[in-house]
Parts: sequence; structure tokens; C-alpha cells
Amino acid sequence: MPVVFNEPLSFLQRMAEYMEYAWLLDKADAQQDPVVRMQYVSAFAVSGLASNWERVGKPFNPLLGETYELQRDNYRIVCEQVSHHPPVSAFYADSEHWNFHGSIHPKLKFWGKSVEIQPKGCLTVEFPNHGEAYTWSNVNCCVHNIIVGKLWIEQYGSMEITNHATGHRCVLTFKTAGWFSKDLHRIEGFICDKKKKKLSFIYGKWTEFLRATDNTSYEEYVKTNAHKFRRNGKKAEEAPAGSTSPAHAPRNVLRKLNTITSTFRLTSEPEAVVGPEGDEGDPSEEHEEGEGGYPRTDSTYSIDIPNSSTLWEVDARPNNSSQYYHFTLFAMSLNDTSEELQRTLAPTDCRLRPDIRHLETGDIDSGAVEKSRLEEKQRDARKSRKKSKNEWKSRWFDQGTNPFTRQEDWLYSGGYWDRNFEDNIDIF
Ligand code: CLR
Repeated sequence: MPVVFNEPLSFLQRMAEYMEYAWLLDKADAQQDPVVRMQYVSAFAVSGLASNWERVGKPFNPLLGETYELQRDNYRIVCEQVSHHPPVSAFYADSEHWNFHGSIHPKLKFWGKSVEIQPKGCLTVEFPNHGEAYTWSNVNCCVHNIIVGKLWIEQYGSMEITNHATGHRCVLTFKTAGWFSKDLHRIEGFICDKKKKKLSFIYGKWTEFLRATDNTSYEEYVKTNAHKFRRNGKKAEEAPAGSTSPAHAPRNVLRKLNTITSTFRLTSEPEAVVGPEGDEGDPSEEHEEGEGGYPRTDSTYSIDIPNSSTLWEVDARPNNSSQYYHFTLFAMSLNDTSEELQRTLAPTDCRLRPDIRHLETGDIDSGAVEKSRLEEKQRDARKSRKKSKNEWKSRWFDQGTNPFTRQEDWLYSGGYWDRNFEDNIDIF
């Protein structure tokens, strides 16, 4: 893919963007009530996705062995590309009161007009002071209009955050825009105890804010606003006339379409094939209990419920953001190198990648030349490893099982911050 489609960041840096609202983890740690801790962990899990809004540039694929580090006042994070086929990126962040780690293996599916990304992998936050670990997986992401039209990003599906010490769970539904986009970017869900009793209602938009209220206030609100809610799967209201909708075919329609030949896929308009009647598989229509009997919410208009507290609000983007790949201020800072950092940086750090540096200064042609050189170099290295029967070994992470989810994961093997980079190979 040509460099013009890229943004001057590596996917490892994109992963580090999850740290933008790391203060939410400090706040979670400071809480005495496990339900409030869960509220802040949920806010953290959602806040890390906010920077994806309007970000349609493609981050550079990390080279095998590429790393990225970031040190801020109250935490630090190290990331490594631990596998190339399939691409897997691992990270480990720590601070005085918590650590946050995980691995992401994005799976891309082309649907014709859109790409669906499943960020496979598990994320874990641990709070040693409370003897607690929370885990979750990220929801799917869809980039619409990849052939023609304005690119836009949607994140949808279910995110289940589990507190493995107490059994509390927060099940959040990221809604699809729906036929008239009234659910665009919406999230809602409940925190339940281990007996599945609803304790707290969480709602917001991943692009803007997350709020929490107690379940009694939520039920009271639903009762007095009953006319606004959907009943028996029927929509209570239609969207106002003239609303500009990024309406799109529901997942099940796309799934059906994908079984048809690719030529058909590229020329057909899913919306024209199946009308709104066919949307019973839309994830936002799920009212009943989800898998494992966890309750799902049935409201679509809950925006200001009494007794709510705001857990997180997005920071405004800089004024020039749209001229700069729609970066947040945090994203704009990720390529910074202080003089001290320049002296001590790992030779594998993506700040040293020449193709990204060229794109950063606007030299697209040199960027393209360097990008293919690096990819060639990576292929050659792979070939000579094969010949000499040497297997690649990731430097800072080991493949293993997540102790809480028992899923396959990459675990930090430690030592990065000792800054002994002598044995590092030359990947650039
Ligand atoms: C979304 C949030 C997930 C992790 C994740 C993985 C892959 C990322 C995706 C996020 C956002 C969109 C993304 C994608 C890789 C390529 C794609 C950056 C961060 C861009 C928009 C590529 C567009 C390509 C078209 C122009 C063809 O938890």
C-alpha cells in the first residue's frame, strides 16, 4: 500500500495511545469500593479507543523486533512486534500502583466497501494494592467506504471487563450506528456482581464521554421515559427527516454478501440489496440476555440520567488536527525524542525508522523508497534465518498463557529499562 495512505506512526505507537488517559487507572486504584473501581477501569478501557475517531491514516506495520518506549511522569510503557506472520504486537506498562499489559493481533476482513478489524488478544490491568486483576478484549472496528466516499470508523460489539478477584463484570455494548445513525458511537451496559445482580448502569459515547449511575436511578429513568424506548424489538421512533446518515448494511447482511463472489461484492450496494426489514441481526437490537446470561440494556436515548457521575470526558483535539492526520495532542507527541532519549534509545525503536521519519517531514517519495528497502531487508533476514535454521526469538516478551483468562498471550520478560541493547539486531 502506498505511503500516502500512511500516518507517520508505527502500529506500536498506536498501541501506546491507549495510555492517553492513564490517570483513570490511578483514579481506579484510589477507590475503596470495587464497583467504583470497575467504573474507572471501564472508563479507561473505553477512553483508549477515543483516539481512533476520524483516524483513517494507516499506521506503519511494525517490522519484526521493532520496539517503542514511552516514559511519562507516572508510568512507562514498552512495546514490541513479537511476530510478523501473523502480526502480533505486545506491550507492558507499569506505574507505582498498577500495571497494564496485553497483546494485539489485528485480523482484517475485507467486505468490499469496508474493512472489518478484529483486534484479537487480551488486555489486563492489575492493581497489587487491591490484589485485583481485570481483563477484557477490544471490540471490532469497521472502516467504511474504502472504495469511494468519506472514510469513517465505527467500533461495535460487546466488551466484557472481568474483575477476577471479586467476580464483578462490566458488560458494555458498543452499538452500530443503526439505520438512522441515532446510536452512532453509543455505548451502554451494566456492572453486575458475581451473582449477576445489576449494580450500576454505564453509558456514553466512545468518542466523547462515559457516565455511571446506580441501577435504581436507571430503572426509574426507564419507567418515566418509557415512550422513548424500543419495545419488543420494534423501534419506537424514527430519525428526524433529513438526517444525514452513514447508514450501512448490518453485519449479518455483509456476512451473507461475503459468501457471494468478490466481483459481486465490489459492485453491489449492500443497502440496496436488503431493506431495513432485514436488520434483525443488528447487534444494537439485542435486548435479551447475552452469552453467559448477562443482561443487556434496551435503551437508546439514555443520555442524561439523574444521579450520574461523569467518569471520563475526551480532551479536545488541537485546532490543526485535521491537517495533521486527525492526531490528538497525545499522538502528536509520540515521535518526540529528547536529547537524553536520543542517547539511550534502543536501536530497534520506531523513532529511528527512516520511512516514518520521511513521511513526518512530508517527503513521501523517500518514505516509499525506505519502506520497500526495510521490507526487503526483513524478508532477507527471514530467509537467512531459515537457511541457518535459526528461529526468531522476541527480545522482551515470551509467549505464554494469561494467568487470569487462560488464553494465549505474550508476557513481559522484564529488563527493558536496564537499557542493555548491545545484543539487539539491526532491523533498519
Ligand atoms: C482499532 C482499535 C482496535 C485496535 C486496532 C487495530 C488495527 C487498526 C484499528 C485499531 C483502527 C483502524 C486502522 C487499523 C489498522 C488499519 C486501519 C488503523 C486501532 C486504518 C484506518 C487503515 C485504513 C485502510 C484503508 C484506507 C484501506 O482495538
